[in-house]
Amino acid sequence: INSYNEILNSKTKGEKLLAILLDPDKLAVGNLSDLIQKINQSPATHIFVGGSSFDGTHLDELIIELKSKINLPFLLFPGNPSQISDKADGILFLTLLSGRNPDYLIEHQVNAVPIIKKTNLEVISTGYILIESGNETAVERVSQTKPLDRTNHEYALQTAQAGEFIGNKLIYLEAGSGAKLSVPKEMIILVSQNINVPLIVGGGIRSKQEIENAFNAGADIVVIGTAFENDTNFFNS
Ligand code: 1GP
Repeated sequence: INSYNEILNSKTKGEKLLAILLDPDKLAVGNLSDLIQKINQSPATHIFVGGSSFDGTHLDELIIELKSKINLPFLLFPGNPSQISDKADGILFLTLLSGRNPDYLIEHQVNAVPIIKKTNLEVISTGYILIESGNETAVERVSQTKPLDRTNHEYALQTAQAGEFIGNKLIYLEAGSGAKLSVPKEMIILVSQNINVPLIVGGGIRSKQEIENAFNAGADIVVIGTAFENDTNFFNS
């Protein structure tokens, strides 16, 4: 199966997708049964795996265990090339379009190629756009880049469109994990209406209502990390 084609098909049909982001730093192999059960009871359609600072230790074992019991596509969402595992189905091949740090525009990507070439991972080119969120997030700290002004929706759109012209197959509007403020609704509306590729929105989304709001504004995929991590009953309450 081709994960990207499935995402495109869902977009065409207007079916919304929900990704649970798992940070391997916070998970221990052998202690995953509650998490697995809660994921299987949730409306999630995808699992994203990654984190800003994780060094890749136990990544293979973790994905093997999760995948054996969760029947969803697993996409890597790597902070750096050490977070690549051939046990996943695909990889969001990220370019940090909002930043001007060459390491996150091309250096890590070049270094990732020999690792990816040894796998069967589906590579999905993703334009990653960090939006100011009221607090300094890990993406900002680790990448040493500034997020985009959250009030300048036109510039966020221009950045997303540049990503599409470069050839990105997905655009990801990111407030950052644990963000105080999620991506503004008006920005999601403007960007989603003026790009042709699917739009991912994540960062700082803490309630089911906020997920719904992001979908209604035009997000094709919403990512939920911290809120589910802190409370695996998130979807039940
Ligand atoms: C972070 O967009 C994801 O990369 C999810 O953010 O942890 O705030 O849900 P949260």
